Amino acid sequence: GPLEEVSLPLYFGWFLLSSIQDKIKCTSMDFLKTLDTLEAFKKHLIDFSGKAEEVDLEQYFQPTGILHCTTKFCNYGKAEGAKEYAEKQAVKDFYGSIFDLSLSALFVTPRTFGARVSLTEEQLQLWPADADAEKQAESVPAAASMPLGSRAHVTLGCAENVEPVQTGVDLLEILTLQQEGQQGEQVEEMELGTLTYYGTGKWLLNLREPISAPACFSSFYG
Ligand code: ACK
Repeated sequence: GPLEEVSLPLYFGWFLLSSIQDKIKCTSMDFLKTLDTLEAFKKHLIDFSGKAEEVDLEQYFQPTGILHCTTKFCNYGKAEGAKEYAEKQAVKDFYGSIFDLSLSALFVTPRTFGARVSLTEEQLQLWPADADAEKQAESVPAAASMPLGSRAHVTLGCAENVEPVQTGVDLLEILTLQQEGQQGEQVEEMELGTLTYYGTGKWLLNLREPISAPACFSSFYG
């Protein structure tokens, strides 16, 4: 019936608990503030503004709502594999459970600002198994050969007119460069970790201490 047709959510994912949301917002804003002042960043400003003019990164990225890590974008059932995912035993078993997500890096591109999530074996049970989950967001050809769960991230902000789906694409692009053996340019030892530049506006901060973020596995209907 019609009810069944709308019973699938917009997406499933881990929703960060509110206490940790505040902490992550503070940490990430501090990072943007620091990044903004680095000579190395200023040198590549053109990637962000099209001109060599200053950008205020804190203004540049708009918040995108509740912090979460999407596992499966279902689009109310219209996305490929949505129904299969919702019926997975692990999805049913873990629905409503609290997990500890490990945020292992922060990344910034001219389009998006996000945190990389390094999933455990248990958490990977909730990652869509359809092999092309990684390229669900498309447009990263090499992404198909990336380890399962590579795209896992928390979107922290998007540039004007950019959709949050872009954050996972940007992360995959950076990880693909790494996998292809690109070292990037290690530009700075920051308090939080090592900052690396991967060209064309792609910055990655590997966190010295991953941030442990309690999060509830659930779904969002909107
Ligand atoms: O930041 P995100 O992971 O990127 O969280 C939002 C959430 O679903 C609601 O829009 C993500 N999203 C949107 N479209 C897709 C897609 N085609 N593939 C994977 N994730 C998507 C978006």
